[in-house]
Amino acid sequence: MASQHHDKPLPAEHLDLIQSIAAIAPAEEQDSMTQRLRFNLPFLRERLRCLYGSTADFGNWLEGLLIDLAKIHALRSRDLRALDSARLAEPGWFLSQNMLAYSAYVDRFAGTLPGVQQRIPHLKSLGVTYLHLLPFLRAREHLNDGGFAVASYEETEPALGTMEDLEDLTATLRESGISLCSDLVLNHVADTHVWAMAAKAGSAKHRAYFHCLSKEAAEDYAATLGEIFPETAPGNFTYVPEVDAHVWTTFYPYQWDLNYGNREVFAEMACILLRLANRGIEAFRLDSAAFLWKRLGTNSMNQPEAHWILQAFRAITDIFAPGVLLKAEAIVPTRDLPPYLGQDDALGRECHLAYQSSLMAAAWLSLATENASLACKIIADTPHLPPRTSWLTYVRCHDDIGWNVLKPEFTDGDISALQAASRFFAGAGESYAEGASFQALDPRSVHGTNGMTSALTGFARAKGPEAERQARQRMSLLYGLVLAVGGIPMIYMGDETAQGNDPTPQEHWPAGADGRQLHRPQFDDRRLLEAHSGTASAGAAHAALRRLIGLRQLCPAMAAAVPTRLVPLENPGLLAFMRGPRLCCVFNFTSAPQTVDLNSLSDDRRLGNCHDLVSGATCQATLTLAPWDFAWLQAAPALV
Ligand code: OTU
Repeated sequence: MASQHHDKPLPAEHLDLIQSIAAIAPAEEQDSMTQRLRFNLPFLRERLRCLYGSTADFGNWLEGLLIDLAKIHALRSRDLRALDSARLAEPGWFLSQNMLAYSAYVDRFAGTLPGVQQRIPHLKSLGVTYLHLLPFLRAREHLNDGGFAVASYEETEPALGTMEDLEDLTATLRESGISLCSDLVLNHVADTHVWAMAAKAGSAKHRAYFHCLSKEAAEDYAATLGEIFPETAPGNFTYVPEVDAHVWTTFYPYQWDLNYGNREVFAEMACILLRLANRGIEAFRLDSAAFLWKRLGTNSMNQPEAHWILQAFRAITDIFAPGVLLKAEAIVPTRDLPPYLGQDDALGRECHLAYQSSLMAAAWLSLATENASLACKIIADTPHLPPRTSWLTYVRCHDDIGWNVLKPEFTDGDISALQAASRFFAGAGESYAEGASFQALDPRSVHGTNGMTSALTGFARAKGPEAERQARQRMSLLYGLVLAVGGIPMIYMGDETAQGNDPTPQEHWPAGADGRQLHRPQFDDRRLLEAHSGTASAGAAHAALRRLIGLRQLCPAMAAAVPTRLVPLENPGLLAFMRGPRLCCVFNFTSAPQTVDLNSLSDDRRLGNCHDLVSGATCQATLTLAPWDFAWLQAAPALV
């Protein structure tokens, strides 16, 4: 949260409102609540007025919302309110080089929410401090997009446990130094959610929670929209007889986009967020954040109003749950990413975190093409992080590698490199990869790639120890990048033992599962046992990753707030960047050894004599990186 001082006097009616809202808080917190309201309420009011202020009763509506939110805050446990206070005192708590994320499905990782408690030793052994559990709220029955079609925000998925189990889990995780991150699927609800059911039953109030359009209006919008699932769910609208309208469904037909032009939708979701925060959730992954505001004639992504909505949610959490982080899940081109971390008059007032999705895709492209130029460009084009914000850096997640985020980088429209990468990772020709293209049955189109890191880097197809060593090196290269580039690096479940694709035959996949099931396997405990015994590939991969994590923890220059600056190199197969003045990270994305003139890495030649944290070697004048190898070069201490 930005510093809590406020710089100008407030009108009397605002002070009265602040006083009445603060009076709802527990007595011991009323002073702090007053401070938080004084700092955040003017901004919150301004953003909500921009969105909803056209009605005469806006002021009464806002007061009613604040009272509802304050009542939810008043139910927040003493433990969580103590956490809020601690984080108000240390707003940069999530920027340290010790922060490490892990992402997993509850059922595949641990069976149930209580089962996750048994996995805490494993998470601690990796150094995990932030656990993203994929959707665990009650989802639409049968088809539900892996839980992203939420049927109830007030209940957990019964097979995973109860809300009490969730509270127990967050408390145990917190005691273990691990913050639970949960998806907040705020762009859409399942068509079996009570709001959709009420709309289908004739409720005009709830019909207005959605975008229910005429065929003509839907066609007008559709003219400029993209498609998320062109093969499995083409289009963005679904005709629903019960409402006799074309409902906006960006994703699957059973996922109805919410209409944030309706202030009641905002108010409902704000209360849902805070109630879930009261269960001990410490970070919210704001799913599909880019899609929140629709505008005719545009792709209805990244609209200014979408950012105002996120900024309003941030102001609300800064007031009523200041210990909570907001993470934007906006899988969008590089140029559209920085605003999600707050810019200009919203600096420090939007999300704390955002997925660095274009760097993730560019790293995979670099591996396929043995050319790191685009990854270099993305690092060069990514502005320094605003204060107290961070990237979520990752190799893989539960979704596909979305190549679309890179298309705008090819200003000449020639996306043949992306097509080649998509084919490469689908295993074409001599490729070492064993993935699959996603939503792109037409080989000329390119959309996404599915597959576990291990399968995409060559473990599955490796014939013999040398091929497997190379696969492990490629995996290490990618994790060496996301661990060093700056942000909170994330391990996707199974990568810690180089676990492969889901071996389940497609005919036995969960109902409605799409191609992303390929990288959504059950956690392989046998490989974990192997890893702990140090034998075979699981052990080597596990040891390599844990070693890099340990090295990063010892390196303050790896903290998110330390600037990342590209070091341009002639060699297109190499990627290099500085982390602060004395650490230079260099990556070889090619299958051949590459030599680097160390004096070319810094203007003052201070890296001419350095120490590679990864290999332990001392390097002078030149560095030769083996195929797919990398180095984290620490300049020798300046001679005084
Ligand atoms: C997000 O997805 C989730 O991560 C996906 O698992 C869900 O299917 C989807 O929303 C709907 O809830 O761009 O910002 O390409 O990478 O849809 C939304 C498929 C997203 C996902 C993409 C992503």
